[in-house]
Amino acid sequence: MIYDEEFETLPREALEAIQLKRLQDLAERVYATVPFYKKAFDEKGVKPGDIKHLEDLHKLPFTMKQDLRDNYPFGMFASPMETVVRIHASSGTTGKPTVVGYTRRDINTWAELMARTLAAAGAHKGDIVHNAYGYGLFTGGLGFHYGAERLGASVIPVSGGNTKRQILLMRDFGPTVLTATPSYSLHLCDVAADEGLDFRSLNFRIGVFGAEPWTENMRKEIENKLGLEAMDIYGLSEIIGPGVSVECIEAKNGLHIFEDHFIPEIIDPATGEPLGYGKIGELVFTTLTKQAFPLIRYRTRDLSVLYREPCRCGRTLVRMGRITGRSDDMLIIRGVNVFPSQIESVLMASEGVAPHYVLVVDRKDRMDTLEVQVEISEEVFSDAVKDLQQREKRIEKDIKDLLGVSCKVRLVEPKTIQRSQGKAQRVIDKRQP
Ligand code: DLL
Repeated sequence: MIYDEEFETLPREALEAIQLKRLQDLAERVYATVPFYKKAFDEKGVKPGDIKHLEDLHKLPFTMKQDLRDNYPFGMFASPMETVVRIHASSGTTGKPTVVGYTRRDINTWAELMARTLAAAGAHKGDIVHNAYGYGLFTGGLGFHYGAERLGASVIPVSGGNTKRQILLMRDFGPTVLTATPSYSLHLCDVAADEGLDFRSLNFRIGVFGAEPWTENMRKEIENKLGLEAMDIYGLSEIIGPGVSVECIEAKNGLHIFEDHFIPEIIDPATGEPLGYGKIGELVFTTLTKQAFPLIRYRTRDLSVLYREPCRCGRTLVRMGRITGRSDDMLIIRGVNVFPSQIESVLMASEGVAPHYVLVVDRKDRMDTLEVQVEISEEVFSDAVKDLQQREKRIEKDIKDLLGVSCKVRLVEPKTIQRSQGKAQRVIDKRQP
């Protein structure tokens, strides 16, 4: 179902006219209210009035995560603190969290976008949403919560954790929509099995999974094991939280970006040059309607691709491909660029292993080492040691063939890799910087 017929199906010209008007207003506003932007515009020799066409966006400066850190906590806010009704934050791997703020209108926009998101994923009024995204500073829990209520569904605000209790609630309340990180959804399924419950016998129809990278193979695994249709949702705290883009259930092929609120770009991460449709690069977003925390050309570090072919669902919005990695979590192992998602794709294509793994990177005798620890599935757990060693060798070869980097694969017992209730931690880098 299309939640907002008018804005999700606009002809391109009409959409671009709205974008231009909103961009012009935004440029005026941030220049006048955020000292960081005044300085950044001045340094580039650009004035808000120079935005005459949409392409003039390229004249504006980028915003980097470091800029948010430098203005911690509220220095990038464009609205007075008295009008900010909500604060969220995301914890990075280093240093202080990234802090974001919302006015009342921003919260309303977010609820609308999340209602659109859930509807695109196939949810509707009357659904019961088991919301296992974390509530708190993380945007996942509350973002889905407001969107589900706006759509007219019933929300179970269960958050992450206390997994056995979640199974009980699922059994008794009969939820029809599961919202969780993909890794936690598999954990829920495992715990259900331990309790003697086949997840497929539950009432779920669809799942809306995101907040961490996952693959097509993982989608198949989730759909099979959980007995539901799995959709990918993307977002980040800085831009609004979840609600930036989502797959439609009709095509499940690329995530529609809500372009009346966010302008996406793909750039070359090394040079900053904009790349055309169909080229893989770093995603950059400009928020068009946010009041408290607007961002101009924010570099997400997420790698993706944009395409504008029409979609069979009827939405005219541009789609982005599944996130294929991050330009900053790229590992460099003996000089080779390695994205954890590439290794994941090999693992997911290998038989007999479960989608739970960690990559341990270390340095021995000045040489980088990569160990891939992956759980074997219950079915092959009892195989002879010799068979397991063969499996390890086969995966090592597949990784070498794909990435050109040799590694040690270590199969570990089922359920020994630590489960996360939110985002999974997949990389342990022990090398000294
Ligand atoms: O993860 C917002 C969110 C909540 C999205 C719930 C979807 C569902 P942050 O904690 O700020 O916000 O983390 C944002 O997570 O830059 C990506 O690297 C990653 N990410 C989010 N969704 C996906 C996805 C939320 N579908 C960061 N696929 C982003 C791959 C994702 N990576």
